[in-house]
Amino acid sequence: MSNTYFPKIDKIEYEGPDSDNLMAFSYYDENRKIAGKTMKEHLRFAVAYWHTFFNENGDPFGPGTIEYPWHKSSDPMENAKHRVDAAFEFITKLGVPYYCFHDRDIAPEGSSVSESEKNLHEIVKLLKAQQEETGVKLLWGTANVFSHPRYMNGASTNPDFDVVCQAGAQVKAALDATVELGGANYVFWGGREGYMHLFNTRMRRELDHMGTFLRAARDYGRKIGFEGNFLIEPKPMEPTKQQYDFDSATVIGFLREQDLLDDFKLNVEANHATLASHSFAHDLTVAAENGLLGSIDANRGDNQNGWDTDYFPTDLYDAAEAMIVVLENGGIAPGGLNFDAKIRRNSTDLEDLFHAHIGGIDTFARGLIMADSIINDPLYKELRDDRYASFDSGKGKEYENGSVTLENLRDLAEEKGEPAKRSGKQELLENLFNRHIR
Ligand code: XUL
Ligand code: CO
Repeated sequence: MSNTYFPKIDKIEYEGPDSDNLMAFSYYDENRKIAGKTMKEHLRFAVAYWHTFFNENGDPFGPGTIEYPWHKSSDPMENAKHRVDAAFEFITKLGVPYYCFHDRDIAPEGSSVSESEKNLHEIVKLLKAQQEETGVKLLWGTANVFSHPRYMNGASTNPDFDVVCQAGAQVKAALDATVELGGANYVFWGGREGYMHLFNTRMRRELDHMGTFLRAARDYGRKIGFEGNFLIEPKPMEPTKQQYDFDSATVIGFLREQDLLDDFKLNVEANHATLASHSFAHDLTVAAENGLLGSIDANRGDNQNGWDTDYFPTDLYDAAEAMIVVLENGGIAPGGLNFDAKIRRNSTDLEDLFHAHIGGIDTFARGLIMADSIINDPLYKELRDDRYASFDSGKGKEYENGSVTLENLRDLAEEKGEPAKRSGKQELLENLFNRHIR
C-alpha cells in the first residue's frame, strides 16, 4: 500500500474527546462496545469514490478547484490506476472498512461497450488486489447512468429503447464488477429517472419500463451469484424536476407494485430526505418500519437553501436521531454509512479530505453513543408505549385485530363519552433528548 499521496498523514487514531489533535478521532473508537457490538460493527463506514477521489470540487458554475496528484496523466486509464492507489492509501489511513463506487468513477468510458467493459475489468483487478492486501471491502457498487449526454432523458425510463440498451450494458458490467469485488449491496439511484415536463412524458409507461429494467438486473445479478441486497436510493428532484423515486414511501409503493420487495431495499440519503421536505429520521423510519432499511448515504443539506449540498454530516441531533432508528432496526448490516458527501469548493488542501471524514465519523460515533443512551432511558420507551396503551387490551385490542365495526365504534363513542385529554409531552421529550447529549 502506497504512502505517496498523503505522506504527511499517518493512520488516524482514536485519542478521545480531551485531545486537541484535529487529525484524530475524538469519539470513534472502533473497538468500543455499545449495545453488544463494536462501533466499527454498528457504523460500517464507507468512503465514496466519486466525491473523494474523482471529482475535483467542480460545480455547475465552474471547473474544479483542487488538483488531485493522482490525476497527472493525459491518459484517463493511467489516472484511473493511480486513483486506485490514492483511494486505498486514504481509506486505510482513515481506517474505515468500506468504500462505494460508480463504474465511471473507477474506470473511464471507452469508445464502445466492449472497450468500456475492458477498462472496467482492468481496474477491478487492481481494486481486488488492494482489497485483498488491505482488508477494505466494497459496501456497494453502482452504474453512473446519468452523466453521459445520452442519458439526458433518463436511463431505464428513457423514451428511446436504444438508450435503455446502453444502460443495460452498463448495469450488467457494474454488476459483474460488484460481484467480482464481493460487494455487499448494489445501488440504483435514479438520477434522471423522472421527467422535465409532462407534455412529452408517458409516466405510466416509463414507470413500467423502470420495473422491467430492475427485474432484468435482479435476475442477472442472482444468476451470477450476487446474494446481497439491491438498493433503491430515493431522491425527489435534481437533476430532473421530478424524480420517480421521490422518497421512501413512494419507492416502497413502487417496489410493491412491481413485485420487487423480495430483493430490493432502500438506501436512504439524508440530503435527499430533506429535499423531499422530510427529516432524515422520517425517511429512515418509513424504510425501517417496512423492514426495508438497507443502507444510508450520510451527509446533510443546508437549512438556508433547498438543494443537494452534500455537506459532510456534522449535526449531532440528526446523527443521534438517525442512530436511534438504526439501533431500533437491529442494525444496518449488510448496509452501512456511506459518506456521500463532498468538501466545499474552497477547501483545496488534500488534508481537508481527512478533516471532512474525521468530522463525519465522529458525528455518527457520538450520535450512536447518544442514541444508545436515549433508547435505554426508561422514560423514552414508557412515554411512547403509554400513548398507545388503549389498544393493548379490551375493545382497542379487538379493533387492532380488525373485529370492531364502524357501528361498534359509534356505540362505544356514545358509551364512553368525550375522551380525556392526553398530553403528547413533546417538550418534555425534547428536553429528555438534550440530557443525553454527551
Ligand atoms: C446523487 C447521489 C448519488 C448516489 C449514487 O444525489 O446521491 O451519488 O448515491 O449514484
Ligand atoms: Co447518494
